[in-house]
Amino acid sequence: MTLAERLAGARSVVVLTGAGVSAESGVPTFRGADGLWRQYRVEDLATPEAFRRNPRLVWEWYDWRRQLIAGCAPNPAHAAIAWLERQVPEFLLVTQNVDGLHRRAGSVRMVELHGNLWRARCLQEGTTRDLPDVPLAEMPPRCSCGGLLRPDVVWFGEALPPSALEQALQAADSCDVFLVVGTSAAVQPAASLPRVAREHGAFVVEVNLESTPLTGIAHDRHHGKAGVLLPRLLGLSPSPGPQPLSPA
Ligand code: BJW
Repeated sequence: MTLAERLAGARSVVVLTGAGVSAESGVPTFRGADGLWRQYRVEDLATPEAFRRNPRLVWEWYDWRRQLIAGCAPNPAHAAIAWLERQVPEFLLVTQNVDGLHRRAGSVRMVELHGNLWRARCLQEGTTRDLPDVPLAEMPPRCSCGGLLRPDVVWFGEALPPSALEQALQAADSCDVFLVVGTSAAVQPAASLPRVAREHGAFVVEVNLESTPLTGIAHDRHHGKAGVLLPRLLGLSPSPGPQPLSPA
């Protein structure tokens, strides 16, 4: 059975995405050869301690990333996932990405496990607000109440948004097909979701440039670019013919 046929017969589908899904849009990944963590230290930029130490530095880094992403557009992988959502009765996109490209591609039934870099949160009031796609005028920015604003993303050592995680776990528990796209599966608890799905009987499919810790538990794996493979696997673009999934 092809993946397209399996998905056509599925009642409930979950898609978990990581930075690899946005790579073909020009958004840097974290752990690859050109990844952000090769150029920057996590401890300096993506922890609550880093923000307490130097909020300006952290904001400048996020401002740079927002400007970069403002110049990027969703790619065929984002579009294929948005299309899939419209074909399936029960669907949840669980993304670790903070770039907002899935929503721009038309995804609606989704949770953002690691927040969104287009939002800021007031440390005093806990309220959130949207950020513009131009550089911030005040650095670090402040709320009208005078409190310091922080990027509304999840840093290492911080809890994920409880309702997003709960929804993701429930969907993983009860789906027929779980599709994992473009994540190194290095970060918990997101990396556990495909295992939860597999333990509950889901058919797990991985799409990635390379093998990951999840490759061994996937029923089906496809190595290559998500923007090329996903439209093809979903039957949205002509197949170039049968291809071996692993070296003979
Ligand atoms: C392509 C491609 C193409 C490329 N096509 N594919 C259990 C065990 C051990 C540790 C822990 C544990 N539980 C928790 C932890 C600690 C920690 C953790 O997981 N550490 C590990 C690194 C060891 N986790 C946490 O701290 C989390 N919090 C937590 O668990 O809290 C518990 C708690 C409860 C109650 C109170 C308090 C605490 C939080 C994790 C937050 C992660 N944050 C970041 C930054 C977000 C903001 C920002 O963007 O600045 O999230 S880190 C970064 O990694 C980002 C990503 O979402 C995340 C995952 O990365 P992703 O998406 O997988 O990207 P890459 O680059 O790693 O991989 C890209 C992949 O794409 C590669 O495989 C490529 O091959 C592929 N690819 N091009 C297809 N075209």
